[in-house]
Amino acid sequence: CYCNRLVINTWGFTGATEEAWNALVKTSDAIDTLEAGCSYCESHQCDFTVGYGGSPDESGETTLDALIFDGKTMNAGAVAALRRIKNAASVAKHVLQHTKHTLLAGDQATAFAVAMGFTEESLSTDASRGLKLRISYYFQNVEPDPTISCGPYTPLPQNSIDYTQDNEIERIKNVEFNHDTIGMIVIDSDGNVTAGTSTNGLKHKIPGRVGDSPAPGAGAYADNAVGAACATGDGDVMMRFLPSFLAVEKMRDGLSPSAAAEVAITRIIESYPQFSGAVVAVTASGEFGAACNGMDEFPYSVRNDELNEVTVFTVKCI
Ligand code: SD4
Repeated sequence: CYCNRLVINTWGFTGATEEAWNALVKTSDAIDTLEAGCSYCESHQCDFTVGYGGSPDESGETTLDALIFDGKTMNAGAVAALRRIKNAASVAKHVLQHTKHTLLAGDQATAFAVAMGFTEESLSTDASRGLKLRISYYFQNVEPDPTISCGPYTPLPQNSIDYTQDNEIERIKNVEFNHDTIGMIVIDSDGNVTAGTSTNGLKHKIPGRVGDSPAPGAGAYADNAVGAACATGDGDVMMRFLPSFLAVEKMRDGLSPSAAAEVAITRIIESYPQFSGAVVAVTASGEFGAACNGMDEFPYSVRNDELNEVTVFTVKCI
């Protein structure tokens, strides 16, 4: 029976959904499908917040975080602060399938990837170098403001900027600081549920900073017996609450995906009312929902056996 096959991911990253669905139809394998979907965003630099050439840290370097969580075996593979390797999701799959470990970090994750045959190359581009300059300019001109760490989720402009514009500081604050992780969940035709993430994390982070995305239970979590969840948003806050784990546990208790995701988001905003982020949740039978805070609404992309094409749903935030 193919009736429950599903690909769902955060944001309007519909190219990734399409790519993953094609892989699912071809391979019938949830892990390979998730890898294909997240890799699409890495190579297409979705919103410049996934993959190379985005979110430079304070030193100007782009590093990558990714996770694949297999709900069939409860095994996970992840990389954090991966340097100079473009294929974070694929390296995470290699951690999952070729090691006993769950998470490799930094230069040693790079060494592992090289040993596995991945190519080492710079992740910097003209765009990320330009962004680094604009962000440095911003910090030279404003007092530090902790509220700029997330949102409002609009694509980065590609053109260089006019520093003489009066509103430039405000624009950099509102536009240049966005970050939109891809979190994806796949159910294959055997009912295997896999969840994962890929991101280049937060802009202007202290080198070595790792967010929620590669942390099992925070960025994503899956259990064939229940379903899965994945998250996007301010990872420094989110990873203190394991929202993906919480959403899955709430579905285990019988809550719908929407209600479970809302519990996970609400738990965070009880302590951090300004928190900006979202959780997508799915039952093992393919029912899905989402919840969010800190923006008006949150889009997510879906393809399953009922929908004839990739469809973007939106949920109003709390
Ligand atoms: C992080 N959670 O590194 C990621 C970024 C993100 O929407 O998802 N932004 O904190």
